[in-house]
Amino acid sequence: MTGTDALDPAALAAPAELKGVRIHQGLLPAATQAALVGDIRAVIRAAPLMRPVTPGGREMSVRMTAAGDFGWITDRTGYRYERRHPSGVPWPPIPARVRAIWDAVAGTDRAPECCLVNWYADGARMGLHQDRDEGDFGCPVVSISLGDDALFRIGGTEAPRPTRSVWLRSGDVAVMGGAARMAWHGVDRTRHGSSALLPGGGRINLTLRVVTPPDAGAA
Ligand SMILES: O=C(O)CCC(=O)C(=O)O
Ligand SMILES: [Mn+2]
Repeated sequence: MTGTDALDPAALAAPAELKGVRIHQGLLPAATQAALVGDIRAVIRAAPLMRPVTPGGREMSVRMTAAGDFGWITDRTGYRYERRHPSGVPWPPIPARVRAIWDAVAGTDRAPECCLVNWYADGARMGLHQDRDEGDFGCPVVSISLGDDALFRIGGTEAPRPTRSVWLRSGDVAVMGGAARMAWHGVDRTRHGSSALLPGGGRINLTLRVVTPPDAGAA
């Protein structure tokens, strides 16, 4: 079950749209979500979750790891992509089921080079930011929601505000591409226990990204 047969055809064909962000609501059926959770558990076993620290020294409330050729890192040194987990192990490969979602919605021939894994325990959030550490803004960021509902806030591309908000639910897939690639966005809060997907509650967010510049794509 790694192809588009594991995706809801109506959600694939008719995404909602908010400030240019396409949201395929309910794209992932329950069986696909459960299988993805198994895939991500394996990623976390290989590359354990970390508690990231911003360059300013503030501990983020989400915990993070990654799969793919690159993982996104933040510490006192700055924001960047790295080829290895801080423990020294290479990031595990992007699971085939995750890659199939990219292939269905991303609208580019380039392959994702990073699958950032965010874990939201009760009370975790993510402040408004732009995803700007990647080398090819012609490629979208594809965001997969699993587990608890999350209040996703979307701002402008030039300025963070004004914003609009939408609840992302387990199985929703958002595509930040085209004019919305540089939209400010963040997660204000989650509704702990709103989904039965993860025992004990919590939310997993996966974001797929192309990291290297266009010319390096074929290398
Ligand atoms: O958790 C989300 O829905 C968004 C995550 C995000 O914006 C990021 O990892 O850059
Ligand atoms: Mn982001």
